Amino acid sequence: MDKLIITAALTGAEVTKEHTPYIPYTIAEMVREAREASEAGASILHVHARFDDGTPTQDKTRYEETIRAIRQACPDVIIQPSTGGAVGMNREERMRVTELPLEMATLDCGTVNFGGDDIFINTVNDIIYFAKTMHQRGIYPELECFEKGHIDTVLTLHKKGIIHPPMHFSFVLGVVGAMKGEARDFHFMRESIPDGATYSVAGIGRYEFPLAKLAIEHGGHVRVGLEDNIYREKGVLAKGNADLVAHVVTMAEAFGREIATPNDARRILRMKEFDHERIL
Ligand code: KMH
Ligand code: ZN
Repeated sequence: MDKLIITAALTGAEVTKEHTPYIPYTIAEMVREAREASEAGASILHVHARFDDGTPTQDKTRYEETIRAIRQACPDVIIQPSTGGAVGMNREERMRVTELPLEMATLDCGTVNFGGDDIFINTVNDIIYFAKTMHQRGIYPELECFEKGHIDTVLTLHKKGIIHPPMHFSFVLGVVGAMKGEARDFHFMRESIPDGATYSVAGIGRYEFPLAKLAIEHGGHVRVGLEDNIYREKGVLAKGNADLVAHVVTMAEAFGREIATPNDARRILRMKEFDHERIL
């Protein structure tokens, strides 16, 4: 089995300091979370930019400042900004970050309920626009799929020459109003991707650690982080992203699976070698 790639989803767009005081907003807080998560074993950092008051933003300048600061603290880590942003942002706004020289970014592969009245909209034309632009800009897409239909969309767009291998999927399961993260959901998703593709699983809320365990045992990879889940265990807040990453490392060690470094992750995902001169 390949070494385990752990992604830390540091902040997202939805969690606030009212939910947990540990959620990072400022650049200094983001750097602290990034450093601690990568020292704990994360090789990929999924990053949303936020202003100091916590407002999510796809502002290019704010992303550049955030990424540069993280890069200084974590020279080799894979930084994966979000092109999802926050519910309600339009496609041009969401894609502004890809004007920066990025190594990797998310590509959301379908529309999904997002709790309450929220709908996270990713029409087929949005996905085509995102995929083509990221391909032209040499940005490796992480294919975020919230349900099986999103995988089908990826495969259709692959047949049309719009999404290209290597294909790395991220199954985001357990969003309120969308597909759950039970074991059978996990197996349905992993069995639906093509041979040779890789996957990571991000369980929302209480699904985070049970899905991490399944992924560790079945050769998948794992995403954890305060974007997805704020609890270390029932009723106990995680004291930061590193707390969640460390828990996954313990689970992997118990199973006998080694943890990937950023360069291991690049090799496993068949990414290009990291070009410090070109990439932020
Ligand atoms: N904040 C969600 C609406 C991504 O990063 O690409 C979208 C999201 C997905 O977090
Ligand atoms: Zn995100």
